[in-house]
Amino acid sequence: MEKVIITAAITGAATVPTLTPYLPHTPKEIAESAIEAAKAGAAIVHIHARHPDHGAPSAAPEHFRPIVTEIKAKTDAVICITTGGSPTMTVQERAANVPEFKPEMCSFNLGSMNFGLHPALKRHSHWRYPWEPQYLEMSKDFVFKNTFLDFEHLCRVTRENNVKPELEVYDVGHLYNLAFLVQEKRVDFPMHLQFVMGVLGGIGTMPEDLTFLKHKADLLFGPKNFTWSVVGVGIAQFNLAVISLQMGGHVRVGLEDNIYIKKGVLAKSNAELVERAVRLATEFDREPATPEEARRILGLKGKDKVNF
Ligand code: KMH
Ligand code: ZN
Repeated sequence: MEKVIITAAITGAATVPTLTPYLPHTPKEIAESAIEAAKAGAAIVHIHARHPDHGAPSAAPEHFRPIVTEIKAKTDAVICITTGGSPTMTVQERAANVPEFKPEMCSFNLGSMNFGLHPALKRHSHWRYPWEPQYLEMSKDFVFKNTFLDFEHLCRVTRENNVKPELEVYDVGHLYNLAFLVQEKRVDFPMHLQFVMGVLGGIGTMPEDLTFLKHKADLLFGPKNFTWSVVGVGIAQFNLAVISLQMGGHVRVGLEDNIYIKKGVLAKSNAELVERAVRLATEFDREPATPEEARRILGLKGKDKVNF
């Protein structure tokens, strides 16, 4: 089987700082954590920024610039910039970092959903920052909007800037949304799919959920027309990683989606999560791909073509 591309998703927007003291949130902490994750074996780092004063999600280019320039200077890792943004932003605002930085990859969310974070409210009664409980509470009634009009914008900016999308599939209907974009010739083969499993509002984390998504993707696109990876939300991250390793898929780990190294034990860093993924990959005879190998497998434009 092909080498496995390990992606590390460093900080995200769904994990709030009170949930773990190990969540990086200043640009310096995010960059350092990504560099450690790359040294531990991650070929791709998936990057969000946060406001340095209080850790709330930020899409501001001035918060992204020091992160991506530092990672680029210190590693060869492929940098994938989120277009997930924050709840109040338009897709134009969320995707503005794509033409700004022209990264090798960016995220591309494939459907609208009620992205529920509110169960985390039960885990704490005191919060480090006042925005955190409000943010979790409002998710009960929050639709993460990714409409067909939004897709058109993302298809345009990714094509115009030669940025390969990490196509995030949270449920089976999202594969049908993608099939429509393929039919309309808005997305190019080969594609890279990220099955994002276990978000409240999307598909679960059972083995058959993953085999079903992969089977549907094979039927809709043809197995030769896409590469794929899986990220589980919560501790299921590693169960799903093991299944993906056996099925020939790639793997994403990181504090963005999972704060535990094993049940009930907080991961102390992204590197620790990547190290566990490397150990599992080695056990299943899937050697981790280097960033250069990941670029070849995914057909990326190369580190010298980015704008930072
Ligand atoms: N953390 C995932 C559940 C994005 O960056 O565009 C969502 C995500 C979204 O990765
Ligand atoms: Zn993300």
